[in-house]
Amino acid sequence: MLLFPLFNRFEAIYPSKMTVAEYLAEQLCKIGVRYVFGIPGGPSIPYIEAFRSAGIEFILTSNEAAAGIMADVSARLTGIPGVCHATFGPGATNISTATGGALLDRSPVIVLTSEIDERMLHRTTQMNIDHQRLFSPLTKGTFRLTPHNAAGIIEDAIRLCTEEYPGPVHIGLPSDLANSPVGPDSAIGSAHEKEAIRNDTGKIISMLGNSASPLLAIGLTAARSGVEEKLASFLENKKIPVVLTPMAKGLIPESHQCYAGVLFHALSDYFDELLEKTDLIIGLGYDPVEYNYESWTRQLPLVHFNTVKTDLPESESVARYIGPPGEWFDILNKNLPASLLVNSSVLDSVRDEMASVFNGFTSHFGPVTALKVIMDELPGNAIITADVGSHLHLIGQYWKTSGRRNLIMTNGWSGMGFGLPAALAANLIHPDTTSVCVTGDGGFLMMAGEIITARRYNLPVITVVFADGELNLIRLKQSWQNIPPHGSVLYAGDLFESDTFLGIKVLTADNEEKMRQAIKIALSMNKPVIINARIDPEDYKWLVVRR
Ligand SMILES: Cc1ncc(C[n+]2csc(CCOP(=O)(O)OP(=O)(O)O)c2C)c(N)n1
Ligand SMILES: [Mg+2]
Repeated sequence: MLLFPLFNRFEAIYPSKMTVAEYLAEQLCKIGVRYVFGIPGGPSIPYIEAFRSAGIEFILTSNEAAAGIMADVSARLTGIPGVCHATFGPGATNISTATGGALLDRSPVIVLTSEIDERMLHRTTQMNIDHQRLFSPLTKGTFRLTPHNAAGIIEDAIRLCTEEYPGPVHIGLPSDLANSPVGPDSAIGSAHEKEAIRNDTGKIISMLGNSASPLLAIGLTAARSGVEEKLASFLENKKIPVVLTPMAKGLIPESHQCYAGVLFHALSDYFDELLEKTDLIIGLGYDPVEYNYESWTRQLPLVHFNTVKTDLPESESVARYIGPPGEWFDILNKNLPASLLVNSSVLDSVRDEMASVFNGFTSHFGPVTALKVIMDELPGNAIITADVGSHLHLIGQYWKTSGRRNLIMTNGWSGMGFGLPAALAANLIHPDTTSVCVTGDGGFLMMAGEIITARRYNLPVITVVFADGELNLIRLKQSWQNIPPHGSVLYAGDLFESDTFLGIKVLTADNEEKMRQAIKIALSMNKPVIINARIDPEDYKWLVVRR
């Protein structure tokens, strides 16, 4: 008696008795997924075919880590979960790097890996490691699909990866699963209990009311939540100095009267002057994954607003409010006195001093000059992706976004090799917009194989390699400890020693004029191109903040 209604329900949901591969493709298609990034193994083939039939393109990369980064960045740019795929063992461990990135940079990514079938799962067999254990600390949830849980798991995975904080989920696909008919579900949409949160609203109201010179520190959660308009009108009424975390760059224009600069990045020790005159830090959508409060707030009283509970300093003078962004602004608007910009002269002097230090480096061909030329020549709507290293510390502070969210980076994860695949994804998602990757040579070498991905799909990305011959950030840290550069020198002489790399044009620049020419040529080519910027890294010694 029981079987009959179940059978009817199954027939109603799955009238054509789809295979698991077809069902997965259909569900991804329904939420707007257009690409799956990865490298196939044998068991991937039916999935790739099902994706193709559903209109989802499989983008082949040279390394699965690049595929994961491309999924992450496509999710950031579209708001739709990014999807990537890898095979057993080595494919899974390669893609795990980017999975960690999606976790700590808060990006909704669905990671699909092939898994060993049930029969051999606990046996000794080629490429077999436990993917569920591998992905457990790297994801918000990890699942193993069967014909009977497919519908529930896929629904759960999509919900879980997009809800606050967004992040990655992993779905293991047993190697014998793809062509099985998707069966009646045993568990659809498991419920997740939300932890009850007690907000310190009363304490916050009194802290805000008593503050004469607060400082607003805006972070990744705010940046992701699209608070630009609310923030602009809030700052119109309550003029408070603003510092941003690196990944919140672009939330307000650098020319805004309240803008001080970017925490953690180049010259950010100039904010000390401002902190001396501050009596309260207001963390707005501040995610400590980018930069712990303790590292810079000098134990000033702290009011923290975020969407989910975060790790905070244990102190009597810390109060937190967990809720949606609209509520943060309601509390701030109601309880902060309307003010003229207290500390405006300090703010002006901090900004002027920082600008004059940067300008001091424009007389030789170092990273500041190279970046200035890129800024001069690129169209205003260009998307810039950065890698990780000293060059990122410079870009994060010096780059002018003019209030556009067009600088893409990793700071929560900070994995080298991010920049190039990120630019490829940006170009795929916004083909009519110029995408430029600015990377160190160390980070470029980690992902150099992705140049062929640009060539394969004709993605006209401009890859600017800041070729200083070294892992500069590490060499700097060695010099701070009076240790010679062991293990941080990459090569002697020229990185490319050729005007092509994997069939892609390499334009070399070793002075400002050649750099300008190279950018102009690159912009006119409409093809992938590399600019080998042979910079003198001296600037970093004075710009990167010693911590
Ligand atoms: C995958 C990974 N390995 C190591 C590091 C540690 N690390 C941070 S910056 C850096 C040096 C980066 O060198 P390069 O890409 O040449 O950039 P530069 O500092 O020279 O601008 C290293 C090794 C890291 N962040 N990520
Ligand atoms: Mg370098």
